[in-house]
Amino acid sequence: MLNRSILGITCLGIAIASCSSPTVSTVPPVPEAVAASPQGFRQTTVLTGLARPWSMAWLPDSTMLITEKTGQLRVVRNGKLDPNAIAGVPEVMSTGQGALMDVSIHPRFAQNRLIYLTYSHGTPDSNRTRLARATFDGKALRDLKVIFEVTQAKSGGQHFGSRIVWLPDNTMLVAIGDGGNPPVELEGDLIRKQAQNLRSRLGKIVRLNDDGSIPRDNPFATNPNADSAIWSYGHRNIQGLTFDSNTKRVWSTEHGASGGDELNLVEAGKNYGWPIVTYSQEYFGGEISQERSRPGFVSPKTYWTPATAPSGLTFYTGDRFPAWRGNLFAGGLVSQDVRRIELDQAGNVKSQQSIKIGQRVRDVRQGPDGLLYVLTDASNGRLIRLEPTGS
Ligand SMILES: [Ca+2]
Repeated sequence: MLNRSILGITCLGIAIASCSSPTVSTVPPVPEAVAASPQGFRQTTVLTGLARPWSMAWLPDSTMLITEKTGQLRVVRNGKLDPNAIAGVPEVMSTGQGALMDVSIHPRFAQNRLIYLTYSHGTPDSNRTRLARATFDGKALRDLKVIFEVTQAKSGGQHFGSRIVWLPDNTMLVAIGDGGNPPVELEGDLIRKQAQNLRSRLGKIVRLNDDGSIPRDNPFATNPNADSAIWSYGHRNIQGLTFDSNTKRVWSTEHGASGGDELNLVEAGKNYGWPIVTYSQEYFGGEISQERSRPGFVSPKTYWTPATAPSGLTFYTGDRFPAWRGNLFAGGLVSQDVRRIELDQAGNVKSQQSIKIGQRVRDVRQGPDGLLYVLTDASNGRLIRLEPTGS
C-alpha cells in the first residue's frame, strides 16, 4: 500500500501524463514492499542428497525427474530417489553457471515419451546453450538428438539461461542468456549487447516446434535481418519462465547484475530493454545505463534491488492452497526464499510475500498433487514440499 501511495502522490504532482495510462511501458515500476510470510502451511523435506539440483518435472504417472548441475538426471518414484542416475544424458559443461539446466516433458508424453533438456555444451573457451530431445523408457534416454542450439560460440561460464515452457499449440518457449558480463566479448564488443542483436539467439526467448524446427508464425519469421527463432528479446538471463493457461500470459524472471532483477510479462516480438535500459548496476560499481525505461521497450512488472537472484517460477493453479490460486511463486538464490506474488486482473503486481527457505532456491514448481515443491541449490540439495496445515 505504501508504494501505491507514493505512486499516487507522483501522479498528482509532476507525472500526470504518464499516470493517465498506467500500462504505458515508459512508466517506471515501483518496487513492491515485501511482506512477511503467509500463514497456513508447513515445509517438509522430501529428499536430501541432491547434487546442486537445477530443475524438476513430473511424468503423467507422477514419477519425478530432477536435473543436477553437473549433468545427472535423477528419478524419484513414490517419494524415493533412485540411486542410479538415468543413462543417456548428453555431456554437460558445468563450469561456472554451466549446467544441465531445465528438464521438460512433452505435453503428449503419454503417447510419445519425449523429454527435453537444456544444457551448456563445449569448453570454457567455446560453449553454447543447447536443447536436446530424447525418449525416456523408464531407465534411460534413447535417440537423444540436439534439436536447437545457440549459433554463436562464446567463452566463459556465465549466462546460459535457461527454462522451457510449453504453449497450448505444442510449441515451446526456451529462454537463453546473454552470454556473460564484462569483460566477456563476442564479435568485438561486449557480449551482453547480443541481447539487442536480432541475428543472435543470445539474450532471447525463442519459440520452437516440438522437433526443434521454427514455427512459421514466429514474430520475426519474415524479417530477413532476424533469426526467425526469436520470440522476444532484450533479456539478460532468464531462469524463471511460466505460463498462465487462463489468461495465456507468459511470465519470466530475469537476473540483473547488481540489483535490478526483473519480473516480466513477456509477449511475442517485444523488446525487454537489456542492456539499453535497466534498473541494474555493474557488479564493479557504476551504471550500466543511465536509462531505466524508454518508449518501445517493455518495463518489468516489478524489479528487485537488492537482487534476489530469481530462479524457478511457477503460476499456481492448484486446489490445495485456494488462497494462492492465480499467484506467481518465484525462487530466489540470494534471497533464499520463495516470493509469493499476487497479481491483479491486468497482470500488475498487487503484493509480495517472502516464504523463507534458508538455502539458495533454484526451482519452485507446482506438483501434480497441487502442492508446491522447492529445490535448494547446495551440494546436499533438498527437495522441499509446501503443504497446507489444518486441512
Ligand atoms: Ca528489462
